Amino acid sequence: MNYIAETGALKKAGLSIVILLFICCRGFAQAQNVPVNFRVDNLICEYKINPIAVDAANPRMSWKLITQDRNIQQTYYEIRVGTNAVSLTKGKDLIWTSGKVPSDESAHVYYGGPMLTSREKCYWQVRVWNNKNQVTPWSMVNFWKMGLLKQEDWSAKWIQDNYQSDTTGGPSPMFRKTFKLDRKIRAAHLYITAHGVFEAQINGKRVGNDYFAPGWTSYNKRLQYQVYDVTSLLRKGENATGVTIGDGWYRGYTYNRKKNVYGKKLALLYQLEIVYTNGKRELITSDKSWKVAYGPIRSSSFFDGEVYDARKEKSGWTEPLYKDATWDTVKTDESIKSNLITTIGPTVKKHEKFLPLKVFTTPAGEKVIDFGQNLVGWVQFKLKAKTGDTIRLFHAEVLDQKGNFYTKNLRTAKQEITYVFKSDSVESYEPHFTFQGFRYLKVVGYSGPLDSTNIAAYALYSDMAQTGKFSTSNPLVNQLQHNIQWGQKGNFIDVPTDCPQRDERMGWTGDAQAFVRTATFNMDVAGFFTKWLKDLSADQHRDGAVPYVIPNVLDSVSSAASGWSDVATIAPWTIYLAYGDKQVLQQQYESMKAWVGYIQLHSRNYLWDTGNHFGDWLFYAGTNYEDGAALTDKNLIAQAFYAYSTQLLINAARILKRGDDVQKYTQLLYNVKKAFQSEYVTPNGRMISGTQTSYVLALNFDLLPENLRESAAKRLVNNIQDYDEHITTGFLGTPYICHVLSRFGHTDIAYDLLMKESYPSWLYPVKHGATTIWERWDGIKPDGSFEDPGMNSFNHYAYGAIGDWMYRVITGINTDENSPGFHRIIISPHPGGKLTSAQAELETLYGRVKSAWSIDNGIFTLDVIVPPNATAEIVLPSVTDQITENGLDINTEKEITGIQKIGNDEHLNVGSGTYHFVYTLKTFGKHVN
Ligand code: RAM
Repeated sequence: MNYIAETGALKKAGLSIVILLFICCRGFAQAQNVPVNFRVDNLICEYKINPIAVDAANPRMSWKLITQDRNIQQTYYEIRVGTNAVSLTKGKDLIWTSGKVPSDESAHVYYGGPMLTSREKCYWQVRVWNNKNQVTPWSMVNFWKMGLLKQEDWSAKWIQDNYQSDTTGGPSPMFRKTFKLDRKIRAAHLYITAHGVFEAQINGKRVGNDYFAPGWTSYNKRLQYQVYDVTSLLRKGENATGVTIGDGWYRGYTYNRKKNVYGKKLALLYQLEIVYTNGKRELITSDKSWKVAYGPIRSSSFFDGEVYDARKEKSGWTEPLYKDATWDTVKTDESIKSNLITTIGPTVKKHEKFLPLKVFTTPAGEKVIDFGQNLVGWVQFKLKAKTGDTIRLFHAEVLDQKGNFYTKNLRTAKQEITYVFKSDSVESYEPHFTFQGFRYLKVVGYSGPLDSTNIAAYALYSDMAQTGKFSTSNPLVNQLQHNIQWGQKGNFIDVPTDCPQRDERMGWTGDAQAFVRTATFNMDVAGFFTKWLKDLSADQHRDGAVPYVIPNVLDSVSSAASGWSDVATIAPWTIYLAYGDKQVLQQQYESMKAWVGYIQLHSRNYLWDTGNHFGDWLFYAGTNYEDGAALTDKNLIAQAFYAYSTQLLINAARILKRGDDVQKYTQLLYNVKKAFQSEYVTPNGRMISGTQTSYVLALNFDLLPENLRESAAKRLVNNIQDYDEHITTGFLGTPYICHVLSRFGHTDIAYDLLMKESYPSWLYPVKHGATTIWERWDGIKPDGSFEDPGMNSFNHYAYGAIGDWMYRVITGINTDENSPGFHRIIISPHPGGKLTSAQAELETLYGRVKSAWSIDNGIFTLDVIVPPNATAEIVLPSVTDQITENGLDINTEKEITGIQKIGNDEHLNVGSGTYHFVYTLKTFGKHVN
């Protein structure tokens, strides 16, 4: 059927939508010989499906090839972009077409057409050819829409209430406006942001499902706006809209109870753009015509919670008929708009729901609910009391030794919800501008029953797709993986934070660099880090010093700590590896360079031995072993990271083809390493700090002469054995220790560390019932008492950095650094630790990668999936005899090439497809069954 011809006759918008949906869902079969099982899908633009506010001049498009066939490579692609979905499929009204481009790129392909303008909507589709001479049909039609690219696009004015005073911690203003739309609406988009965090409604309905919008950025330099398609919320005739604003990060409390970091006054910027069916446009903007009042949110704060008096609700306040005669006028404000930017990363959304696992009374007589998971979010309830009754909810991560509710580790953060009932009937409530880190809830002032019908907890976090899965035959390791993922969920609330519960909640750079590689395995964090790194550049000081926290809410001297500020080089490089995203390197290049420049400036003879550093933060410093023996010299660490950052800068310069810089920094690196060796290493390779971290950093960053590396690795092993196979590293050594051991042939020792159940180890908290990663190895000590409440978070992802080794070494899923983003994959599993099976999956930009192995009676089985348009090198470990793939001798399969035995391992190359390998394993070491 030629449905294009038919659509030409269809004039009605509704029908066009139906047709478009049909095209989108089905793909569009062209009149040519195309195999049904080869197609293109998952079209994204700037990492998003159909984004409606893109501000990149040349947006990047990515797609996935879908086929069951093996060894499929893209050989050509063709993209076309048009102004109309229907005519696009006829090849008409095109803005740009790429032509047939010989290329295997299916990720981050730049739009190359004429300059796009604000609000422009571009429909696009793609088709590809493969190495088997097949061509796909044209893909589904997707689109992107440009944001407001120029300051002049904003007609809206900033509005505020009329009170001048600083009212941090006070009630939330509610802004309201009614308006009449006299025609039928074709489309309506709301462009909105705030000084503070906002929730908007139109005609009684919530706009979008974002929380804490506009998110946290370095507001004075970069303030995100959100865009919502609100067509379905509006109607011909009378309409009303309203927006409530909370303190949020803008003026709410931050470290040391500092407030008003970005300004004192909450404000709203609101621009509703309507297009009628006749093409006429209408604008509803924030201006003097709005009204303002205070309502039920008496105070809201990330640290302290929310006070909500339901008696002060203004029922129907975002409906046109609501009477607002007593409401106040607003004043406009000339705050800048030049800092407005579109939202790049994922916004915060509501995710998992938890029902009470147990409702009980503690020995101290407190009424407590256990939700079974340390999570970040809030509690929602539907309860009945009497008018004026007050219920108070307190949140805690743990119970103390006696089983009582424990909040000392929250420091001054109250994490308290106070709700005043308005009636004698059932009332529903959830908070607005606050979040809590908790597993336990203490309920005060409510004597009725509490159970899964009337109370639940919700996790809120940045809406990152879960891309990775990892599990093994060991339930403790699986719980560790669970804890790592929940550490990530709880601490990725628009920015990567260190702790989501106490009075801190800041984007500590050291933690972020330690965890970023693991983060890329669990979830899609490309947009999340791209956005945060822009704030890093924005807040980086002129001399290149990178603040301890991003966005920077500390003073200007709280910057330039080794292993913290190095996030400036480590995070962009990691995002490049995980997603093959060169643009992030381009975007961050000057910042990377500036950071290395800062160190250069503060070094003498290539030695950086000045400044304040956190060192190997929270390393094992217990008394059971030798006191302080695990303390690593801070300047040694600084020098090691100096070298590493320089190395990553060289890598980036190479990718970006900056030959002069490659040369210049290679020379610098040579000198930095020499200085490291002469200052911190004896001629025989003994390091001045004989600690795990010291050897780990020296080996991981290639700081020792080649001839001293094996023996240094041996010293590391000896050190670990001296500690009875316990880990003693802090935030800086932990991410690399197992990698270093594996690299130097000591995977068995790495497994010893992983499997250790006594303190200090990764499984020690697991054995103590942890559901997240702890800030300290001994947040709860072996005797059941707590670490210093001044710094004892039970939801802190830094030590979760082991996740990267679990994916990359246990199941062995890695990207070839020369073909990043898993375009070329390395699958190199390492059985050990008495595991009988391990499996991981990772959704990459090319599709799903899988590596799953099991050992049964000495027979090793490995299942691999390589997505289309990717290739893989597979390394089969410890091979003794013939290997079969799907029952066939691998040597007889023409799709398997380059078979080569290196040591005990068999290396082979494959294209895309599903593979099932079986062979007898050579027994090696104590760790393999
Ligand atoms: C504390 C936290 C944080 C760390 C800093 C140095 O605030 O442990 O994670 O980065 O100290």
